[in-house]
Amino acid sequence: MRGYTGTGAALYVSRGVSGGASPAAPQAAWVVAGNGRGEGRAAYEPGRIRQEEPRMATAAPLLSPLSQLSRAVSDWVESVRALTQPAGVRWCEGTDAESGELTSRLIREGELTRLNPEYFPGCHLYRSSPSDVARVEHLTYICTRSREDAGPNNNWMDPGEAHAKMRELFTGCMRGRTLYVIPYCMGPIDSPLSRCGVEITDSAYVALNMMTMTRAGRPALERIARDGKFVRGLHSIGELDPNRRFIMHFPEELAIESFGSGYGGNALLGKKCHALRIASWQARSEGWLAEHMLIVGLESPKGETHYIACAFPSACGKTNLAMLIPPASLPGWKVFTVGDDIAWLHPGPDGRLWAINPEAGYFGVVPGTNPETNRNAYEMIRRDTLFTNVALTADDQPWWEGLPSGVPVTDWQGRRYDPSRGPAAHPNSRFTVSAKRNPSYSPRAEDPRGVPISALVFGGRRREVAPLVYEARDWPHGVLVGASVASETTAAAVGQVGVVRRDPMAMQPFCGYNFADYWRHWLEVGAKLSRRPKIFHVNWFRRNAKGKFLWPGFGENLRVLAWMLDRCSGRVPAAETGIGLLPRPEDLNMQGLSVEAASLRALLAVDPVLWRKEMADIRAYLEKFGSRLPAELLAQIETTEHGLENLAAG
Ligand code: OXD
Ligand code: MN
Repeated sequence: MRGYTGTGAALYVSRGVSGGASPAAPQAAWVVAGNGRGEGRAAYEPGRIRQEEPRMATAAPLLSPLSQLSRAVSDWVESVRALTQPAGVRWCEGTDAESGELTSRLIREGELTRLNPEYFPGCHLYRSSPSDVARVEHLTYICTRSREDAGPNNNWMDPGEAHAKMRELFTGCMRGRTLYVIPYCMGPIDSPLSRCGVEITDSAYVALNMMTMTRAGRPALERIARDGKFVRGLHSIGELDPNRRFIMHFPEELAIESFGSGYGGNALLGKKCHALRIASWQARSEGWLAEHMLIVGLESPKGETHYIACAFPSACGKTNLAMLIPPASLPGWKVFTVGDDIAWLHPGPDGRLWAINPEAGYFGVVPGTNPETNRNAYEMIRRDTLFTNVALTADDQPWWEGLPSGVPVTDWQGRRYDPSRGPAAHPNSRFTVSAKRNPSYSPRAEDPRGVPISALVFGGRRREVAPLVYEARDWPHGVLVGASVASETTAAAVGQVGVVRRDPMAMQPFCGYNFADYWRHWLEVGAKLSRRPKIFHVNWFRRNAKGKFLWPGFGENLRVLAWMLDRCSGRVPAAETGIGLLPRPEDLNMQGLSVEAASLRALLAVDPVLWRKEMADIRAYLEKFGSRLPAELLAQIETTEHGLENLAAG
């Protein structure tokens, strides 16, 4: 965890919350500890956040070796050491000094390049193997005893077979390498909603990323020692051979085994593997939801703050929406980022849904980031950032497609840039940066209680069919809307780009169990809430017949979010259509924005012919889940089909 800078000379202190919840305390405790409303700034009580703080030691260091903090962790590390036979074992404290040391070592070994310190202080470039540039969904498996539990949405392998295969790959694979042990906490270190894990890896680059992306190091291991439970994640880059690459998940054992890739979600095991695939399984048994959602706080000019969580497929603008900058023509709005990729949503004792961001950093897509599209991100990544697979200018500044200035001379593979060979930066090139560098970082992001959610938003990248925005009739309809998300594929995963596929709740690559059971769980969670968030669907990517985007997107999306908040507060009516409730054009604040009336009409149109076809397609997709599919979803399809008939008749 970055934030305390000591090495062996620091005395580690954990400051408790007076009368507050211990990490393992039952959920009700955090409400007693808080003010029970938890809303807006008034409810934000920084003093209540138990933070791990440095204090300079005046006496001899009192730290016990990490290897002695948890017997369960040390026993596991020892068994992995015996299997993989590394040259050495290093337990990560998670300090800034340690990150600096790892960085210097990677520079010495030629793995990292220091970027121009005048313009990009503290920034480095890493180039991955050209055959290892994205998540590999086709090599990602859920290994449950029953195949049905993994469902048709996952690749499945029998756990015994998978363990045997991985054991063979891991045997002796770390010879001559260092084995890094990274204890981490997903979520604020003192939140009862957080969960912990330990990643073992033989990649210093992965260790460095994990230290930014999670609360890693000693405080996490102390919590593991108290909780007695953690997700075991074993990772080796192997030989980076795409033919010897597997990402295996064992949700019944809370274990992950990943071999042969050093890239992003394949290798930073806290992210997709733990915080989505394993956590979604854990969430079902514990009564909460682990979702591929950003979390953002919106403060209106009247000072009313709402938090919303939005699920969009990979590389569809979650980071941009999470850091949205209000346009000048909408004065008085403020936007606060809680998270940009993953949300853990827990029903609270007050009947609302409460969210934390389990991550501590951003692993964002670089191309397209510029002062116009996302000024916050653009500023954020100008220091202390690890870039992966971007291009370089002659004076060692990072460069990517979409930047308004600079000339690339070296491409992402380190070759002299030649436009005939494709883009200079890889389309899935990434930045890794601490969330604390984000100018719009919400103070509530560290709140152990999380933030209360007013609206859930689903969306996809679709040229046609889906209107700019619509609201679900109720929670069960919202579950159908989420289950029906479809989107054009992007470069975030290996495979064809631009093909429309169903991506329910943006979780197709990340749900750790059978989607049919997952939708049932969504229905059950909704039934438990007395103050349910409203559910919406958006599509920023509608195009006209000439292929031009109809909606400007980016900061202007706030107009759509503002309408949602009006709906949440019951301030505006909406137009009933077969598919749900749409804004009346006059209810969208278009002040200072020139979108032609015909474009706005097209953005808010529901074509009954296209939608009847869409519903038939959704029905065919859902029916693939057979008898496990909740009947409620089919009933919702029927209601929608009826509504569309009425719309066509009217
Ligand atoms: C990501 C992804 O990296 O969704 O966040 O692929
Ligand atoms: Mn993602």
